[in-house]
Amino acid sequence: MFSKIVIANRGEIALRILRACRELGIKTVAVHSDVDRDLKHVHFTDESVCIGPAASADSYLNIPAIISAAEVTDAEAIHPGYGFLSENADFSEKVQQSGFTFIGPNPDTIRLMGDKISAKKAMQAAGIPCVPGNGEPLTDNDQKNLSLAKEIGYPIIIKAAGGGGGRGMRTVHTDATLLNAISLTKAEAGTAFNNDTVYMEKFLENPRHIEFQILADSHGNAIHLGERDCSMQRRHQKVVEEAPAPGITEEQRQTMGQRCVKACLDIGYLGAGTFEFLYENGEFFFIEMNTRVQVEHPVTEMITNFDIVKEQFRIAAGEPLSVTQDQIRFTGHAVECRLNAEDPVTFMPCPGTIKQVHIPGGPGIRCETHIYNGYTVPPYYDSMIGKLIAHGDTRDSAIARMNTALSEIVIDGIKTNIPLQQNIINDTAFAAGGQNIHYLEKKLGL
Ligand code: MV4
Repeated sequence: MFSKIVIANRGEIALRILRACRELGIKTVAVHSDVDRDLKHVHFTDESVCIGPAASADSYLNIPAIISAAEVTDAEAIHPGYGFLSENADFSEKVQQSGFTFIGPNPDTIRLMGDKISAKKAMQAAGIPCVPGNGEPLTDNDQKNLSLAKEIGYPIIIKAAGGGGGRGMRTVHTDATLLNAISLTKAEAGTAFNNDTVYMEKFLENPRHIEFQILADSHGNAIHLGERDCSMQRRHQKVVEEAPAPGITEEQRQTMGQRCVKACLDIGYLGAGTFEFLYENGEFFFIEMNTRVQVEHPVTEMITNFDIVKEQFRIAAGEPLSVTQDQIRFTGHAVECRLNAEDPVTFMPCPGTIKQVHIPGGPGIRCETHIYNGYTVPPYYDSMIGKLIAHGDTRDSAIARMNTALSEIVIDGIKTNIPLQQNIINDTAFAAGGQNIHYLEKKLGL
């Protein structure tokens, strides 16, 4: 196992990574920006290095500064967390070339999955069901594009190969608007991603977003930890996640989980990963693969009693997976509410100083947050300040526990989305389970 690693992130995930290191006996180096000296994990860490000013581009995205921090502290590996450089193939490559271990997949795998066309091609070849469409870059042949749309059948969606997470997409309902939509998406993609390659697939109108968690080691072993339902979202930001996904049978879970495991082995995947699917009319359709640990990983940890972050370290250190598939048992249900420093009505970020915090507790309650009394939420980064997770024997009991926890939690001094979360957790359609990706936006009247 490593003796010292760099945590190349901030906030709750940096604290989560630090806690995993403590359990594994790994010393930590926190790298932080100018305004992040008082982050909770910076107080707890063995060593810390300031890597630049507040702006992410100059600190958390500053590759040479982060690698220098690893060099001066004599660390062996770098954990990127989520966001920032976590899915940057050039970063993982430079980390490796500088003689450090990147806690994540190889640069080639990150690159493969970063291009949504090559990702889809690889997954199709590995037997993963994909959204209908030829999976090829669109050419400037108008007649071919029109006939491809006819073949797939409207509505279709044009997506940028360099996009993902909801960026660079356009839906088309008729021949009349197709060619213009292709040109516009291509132009936007060229500007946004420096890659104007676009492709076409069937547009699924009312899907759910269901994703499978996998782990793969360097010894040819891979396992799945079941699925999460992340359909409760607004403008591509997840708001509530849960595991397992309501209505998914044990047979579907095993079939899809095993397909994901096989795909990992086929492409030589290393580390933790997530297969994102759209789920409609009882069928799964692959859209993207995420090569990082995800914000919502705790709901999977709660129902499997398994530590995903600790396993990332074991895998990166060359150890075999600590469990086999038959040792993974799914128990009960878990729900996660993201806690954001934002106006609960307008959704505007609301940074500021927290006067008083009370973290809820009780059976099945877990709170992942870095905030404390007197902590100032800076305006420079994502507004998520924590996550509240509730586990119970049944979905209803997990929701009841979440409701109790949301009524206990106190975050005074800044506006938060706690009222919005209470509204969702008490919603009758949410209680029924299985709502699609449009439900929350419709409920909010967007
Ligand atoms: C789609 C789709 C419908 N049909 N692809 C948005 C994020 C990106 N990961 C893929 N996205 C979508 N792709 C086809 N063929 C609808 C979405 C989509 C979506 C997906 C997951 C979660 C929330 C979403 C919100 C709007 C659109």
